[in-house]
Amino acid sequence: MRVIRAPQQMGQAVDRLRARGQRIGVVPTMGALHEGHCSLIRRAARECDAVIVTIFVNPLQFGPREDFRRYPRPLATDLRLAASAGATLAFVPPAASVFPPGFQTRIAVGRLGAIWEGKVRPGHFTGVATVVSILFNLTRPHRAYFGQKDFQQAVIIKKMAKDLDMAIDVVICPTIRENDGLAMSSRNFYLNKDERKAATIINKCLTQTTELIKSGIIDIESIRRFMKEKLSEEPLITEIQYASMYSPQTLDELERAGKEALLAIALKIGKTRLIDNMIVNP
Ligand code: PAJ
Repeated sequence: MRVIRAPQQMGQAVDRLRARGQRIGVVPTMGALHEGHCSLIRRAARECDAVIVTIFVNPLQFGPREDFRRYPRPLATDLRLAASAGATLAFVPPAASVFPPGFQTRIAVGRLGAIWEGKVRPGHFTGVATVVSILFNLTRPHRAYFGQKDFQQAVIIKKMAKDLDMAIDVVICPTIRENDGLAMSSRNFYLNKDERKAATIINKCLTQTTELIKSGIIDIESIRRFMKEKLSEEPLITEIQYASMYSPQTLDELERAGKEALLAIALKIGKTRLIDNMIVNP
């Protein structure tokens, strides 16, 4: 696996790949790679000739009180993991080359970015969409791989690629979980032992609500109440930001579970913010 830092060099590498007719897959990440990221890289390696993993902790998507500074950056381990999952190129650009002095353009993502996460993290998805479109322009992929774990992000990127005619196939891949069901996340590293144990309530809540829906209880009031009661069993939860049932297409709250429903949760355990979701086919 070749490691590229300068955007110009990335451009030249992509020129050569495209001249040879190679299909390029990109997996954008902020590093601190875990099995969730690696599953995206492996999928890309199966479906593409060349796989570019980008590692960049994007300052634009962090709020002023969020964890940009203390976000983990274990680069050497990341490169080893990316290579063994099948990446052929790692793109690790310095911040100043992505956002040089005077940079001022932003991608406005509209309503999809203002709800859910957007309510709690204003400007977050503008930051994500802006950096992802820069990364797309620098790597010029045929396909781009995102995790269902960040469902709203994946939907927004899919919509951006379509609306802006980016000619990139956006692929959404399943959430990878720890043995006890907790969705893998770089932020799980922040949890102490008790908090880590408490965090399993999220997956329990999602699976039990899925069963409830499958048993025929499909109205939003019952589902919201059930999720809230379930989560309130865990005393280490300091804040529930949202926990409800939504349309996987529009992300609006669903009055009744139909053919497909999406359960999504965002909460804080101690100071750590965790999100997860599950699709239900009643
Ligand atoms: P990051 O949090 O590093 O995640 C990179 C990709 O890995 C995202 O598409 C995310 O959904 C996926 N991912 C994370 N945990 C996963 C899991 N447990 N199972 C499956 N996939 C998982 O998301 C970002 O970075 C950034 O916002 C980025 C898109 C790179 C833009 O800066």
